[in-house]
Amino acid sequence: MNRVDIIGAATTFGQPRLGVDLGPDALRYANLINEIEKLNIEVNDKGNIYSDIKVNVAEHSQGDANTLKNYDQVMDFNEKLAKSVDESIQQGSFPLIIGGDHSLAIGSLAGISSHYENLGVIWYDAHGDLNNSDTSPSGNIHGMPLAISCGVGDEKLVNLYKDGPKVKPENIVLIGMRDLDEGEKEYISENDILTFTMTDIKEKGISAVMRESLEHLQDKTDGIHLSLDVDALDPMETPGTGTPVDGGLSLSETLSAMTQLHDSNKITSMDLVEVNPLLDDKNKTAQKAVSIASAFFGKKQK
Ligand code: B3U
Ligand code: MN
Ligand code: MN
Repeated sequence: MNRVDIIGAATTFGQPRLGVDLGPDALRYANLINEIEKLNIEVNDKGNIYSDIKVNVAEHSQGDANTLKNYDQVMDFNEKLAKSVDESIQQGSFPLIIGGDHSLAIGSLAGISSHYENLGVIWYDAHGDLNNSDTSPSGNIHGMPLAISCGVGDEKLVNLYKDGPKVKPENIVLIGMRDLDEGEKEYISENDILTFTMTDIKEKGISAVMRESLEHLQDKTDGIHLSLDVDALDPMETPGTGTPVDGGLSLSETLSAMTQLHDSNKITSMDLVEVNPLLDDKNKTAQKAVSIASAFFGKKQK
């Protein structure tokens, strides 16, 4: 790719921990734009998208587990994000969506999907994000975007921006899984979704996992979206995130995974999400996220 559009998805409405909406700026402070430009790629920073529907701090993420928390804000935000992502692709740019919590993937996938008949998705995360309001233990929409994109869940969210499902379960690969809820496990086995847990990654090695993932997707898809949640990495590497889970990927495994994806030339869009600078240690998580993006865009590892 020779032109990248950076889209700041400044949302915190998919989960309760305030500060993840500052993630896009934390990545800019960590030199994201310069690092990509150094790789001879033209970068166009489109700034941040926010929801116009404000919510005060005391009311943020109220409700019980079977309600969709901050529903109006999530809808409004993702409509705007989908439009921006759609426009970037129309203009021939590679969209890099920087979050923000993972509910933003509802909008990014909605904006991307009209450009592909058979979109593939690599979901690099500790979590499956395959819940709906019946299976969710929390009511937090950042645990639901992949299910919603497959057509499961709230009707308005499923039909956001463009009617119907945006992704087919057989075109998804899950990598880094170690915190799946019961309902998510059922959905994965019913739909036979290719899944690599941390145990699988330890057994096979990350390079075999990435090779198998690409082999699974490359012939049957006409584009592949990478959705990378920084909580896929171990909390020792990326402490600045809302729902850290022990036993995750190392930075060096992730950098080599990104180099493999870069070399494949198959990835057509990317989300980089869940960096929360208010939970971080001196912007370390944003710095790691920038090295991940640099490796993805072709920076050679020493
Ligand atoms: N599966 C849980 C926890 C969770 C999902 N995504 C994140 N955390 N980041 C849920 O609330 O759906
Ligand atoms: Mn996630
Ligand atoms: Mn996660």
